[in-house]
Amino acid sequence: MIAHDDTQIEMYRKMLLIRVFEEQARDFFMKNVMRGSTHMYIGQEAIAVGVCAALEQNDYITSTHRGHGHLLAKGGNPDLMMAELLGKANGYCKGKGGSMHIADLSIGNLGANGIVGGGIGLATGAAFACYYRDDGRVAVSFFGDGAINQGVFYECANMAALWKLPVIYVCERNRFAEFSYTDRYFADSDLTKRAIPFGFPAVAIDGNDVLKVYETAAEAVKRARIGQGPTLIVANTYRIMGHTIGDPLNYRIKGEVETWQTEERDPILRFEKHLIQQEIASIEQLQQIKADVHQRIEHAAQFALNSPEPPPSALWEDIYA
Ligand SMILES: Cc1ncc(C[n+]2csc(CCOP(=O)(O)OP(=O)(O)O)c2C)c(N)n1
Repeated sequence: MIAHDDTQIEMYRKMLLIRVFEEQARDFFMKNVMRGSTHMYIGQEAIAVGVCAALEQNDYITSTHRGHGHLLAKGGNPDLMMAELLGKANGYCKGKGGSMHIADLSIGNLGANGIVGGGIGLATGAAFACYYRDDGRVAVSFFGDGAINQGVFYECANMAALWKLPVIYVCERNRFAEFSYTDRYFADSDLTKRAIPFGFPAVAIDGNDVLKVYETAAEAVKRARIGQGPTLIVANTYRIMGHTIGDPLNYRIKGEVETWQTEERDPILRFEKHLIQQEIASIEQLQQIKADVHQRIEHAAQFALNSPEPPPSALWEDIYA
């Protein structure tokens, strides 16, 4: 399915929104305004945006510890996200969850997840609910290439294939798990083979090409909605930043990052080039979008800074006793 021009411009805006949001979050972290730990999605924006553009608002997604991009792509509110990152009372989880625990059920986001592979089980369960209710919805699980080695993927893949559940497994192959190159620990580096025992389709794509991601996801969503079951999408990409902020990156091949920050490879720069070359948007239009996105994130930053801290009494709320 080819994305309409308006959809393409919206995809560009969303990718930029994720990038600028994360740059702001990183800045807050470096200035010690934000505490805890956080994982940057920079460089992977085309995957969240391309997949979510193929979904309806009430479809489900599950996210990961690297989850800001998924939530924003699904329509999350940057003000509430930024406030949550700063631990403020107005945040998505009243400041108690932080970066790795944001969920927004109103847009079908079942949550970021600190458990590697944890979202795979949740998305498969949500897909079972869709199948049981016969409500036409689908569920997408985003997870990393490290997570595909977790046993939960195979338990879920079996059930999803058995009952032809409307679930799409999106493995973001960003080449790293924490501080290791994942290529070093795959017995077979063709990850599409991981779906063979279960008999459902799997496809490996350029995850930095947002239109390719969109087309592939749209096809998988179509299959899922008409009862043809799961698809595995292996989206090849590259983790530009460290595992967390502050990662010394001393395990990386020197000069490698720079080769992914070019007009040919960076998902935003290359899409910008495409939009101009295909005359879908003018340079002026893209500049306006950039200005709007920066303004939107500035608003989110101010909202978060001006939001109150949770009162001490909040310690006793939202807990099981
Ligand atoms: C079950 C579990 N095991 C180990 C960890 C520690 N851990 C956090 S992130 C991570 C690497 C995950 O790699 P990947 O799935 O490729 O995602 P990426 O960080 O590359 O986005 C590990 C091992 C964890 N959080 N949960």
